[in-house]
Amino acid sequence: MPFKKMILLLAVSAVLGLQAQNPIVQTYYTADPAPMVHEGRVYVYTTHDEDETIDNFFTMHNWRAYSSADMVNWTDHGVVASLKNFAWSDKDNGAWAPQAIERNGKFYLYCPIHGDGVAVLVADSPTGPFHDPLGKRLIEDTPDIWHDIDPTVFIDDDGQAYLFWGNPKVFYVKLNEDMTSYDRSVGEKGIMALDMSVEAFGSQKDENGVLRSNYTEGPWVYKRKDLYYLVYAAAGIPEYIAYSTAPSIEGPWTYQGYIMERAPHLAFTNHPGIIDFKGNSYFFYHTHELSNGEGFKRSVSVEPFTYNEDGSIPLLKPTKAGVTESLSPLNPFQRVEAETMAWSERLKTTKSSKTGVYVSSINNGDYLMVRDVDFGDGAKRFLAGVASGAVGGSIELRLGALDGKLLGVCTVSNTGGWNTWEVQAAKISKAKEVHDLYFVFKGGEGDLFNFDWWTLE
Ligand code: FUB
Repeated sequence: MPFKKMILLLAVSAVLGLQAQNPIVQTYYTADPAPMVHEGRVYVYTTHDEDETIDNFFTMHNWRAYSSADMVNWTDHGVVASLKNFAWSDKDNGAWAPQAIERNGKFYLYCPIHGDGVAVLVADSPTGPFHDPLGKRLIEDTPDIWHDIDPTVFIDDDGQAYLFWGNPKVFYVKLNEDMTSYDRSVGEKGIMALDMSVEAFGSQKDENGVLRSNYTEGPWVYKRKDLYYLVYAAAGIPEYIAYSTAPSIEGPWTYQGYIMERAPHLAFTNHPGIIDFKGNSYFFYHTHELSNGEGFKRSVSVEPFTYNEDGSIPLLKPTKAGVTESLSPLNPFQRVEAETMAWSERLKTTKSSKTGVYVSSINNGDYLMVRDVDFGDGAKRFLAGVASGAVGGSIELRLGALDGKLLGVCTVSNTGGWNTWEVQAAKISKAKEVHDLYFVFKGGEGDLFNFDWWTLE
């Protein structure tokens, strides 16, 4: 999108009071989104660009997960797997784009370790704990291990599972039902390669002016109605997103064109993930907006979209607004994890074995916002699970805006330690119906307290 047009869109959003939802995570840099729908929630597995980039290259040690039931409030599940899960690999960097899938009650996370190939982890829940069932990489006897990145996994209607991956070519295997081995009787010791023809992937000129496949990396494979889709980063660096379709998972693939072009706030890489959820279609990608243009510090964004009548995917704009409509209001009369949020500024999250993920690095003036909280007929009391090894501070509850109507103030006092949790409470004035709820943190210098959960009574 031309820069001027984007500025205009942002201005219109501001005037209309549209809440920015992109990027969907503000506490960490996240990239390479891999969404998965499970039991009424979308889980998004992401890579994690570290806050400190080493040697001006991707600095990525672990994989994170987030989930949402309404597509605007995202719950942080923290780091769900890391390079340390793979005892056989000595890599301390290279936790690149993964994808997860569920089969027979187990969750399989396909993880590329840049330079050490494609591996797999297994868990009993979508958020882990994940363990390495093989003790070695999954894809062996590979033609080019350095380019074994970006796995995408798909189970066809007949139960046959496939794993595709690769840069700048697409390879694939037929996974066995256990999802942790593959049929080695086909292809080259089990590995097959897609025809990287211009018909299948479009074309671009390389540095010598020679036409070559438009495909770059980041494949995302799925089926909708009778059509198979292969969506991918295209056109070299900087990356566009393009797609191809086929009548069967093994092709022949036909190039269909771009889904996302360039925009000033897109990074030099881009990476697609597409799902249908509660009757809507969503396109996940990443930008460098949060880091103000640092390509090794990216952030996951999402756009809702509608397929054209013929099944083609429209050209999508990378917006700041993202998903503007929540799919359902949030119920505050049950425990809400503090790390469930639509937007925050200057906060972090931490995971402890004692209490799971909680909001940390809370300083004076920081805030988090939860979209579409359903106050029903009203609430009288706010309760929070908090911990503080310092003097504490307070949580202001405000309606609709950072400086919106003050519902009440919860004083948070010292609990005896940063991981010593107490319930602290405050009376609040009655609010009814559905509002965005802002938690504004106030106090003195330095970290004030940690915030694990809240509820209304
Ligand atoms: O995040 C590291 C690499 O950058 C991914 O594997 C590619 O898809 C690109 O996004």
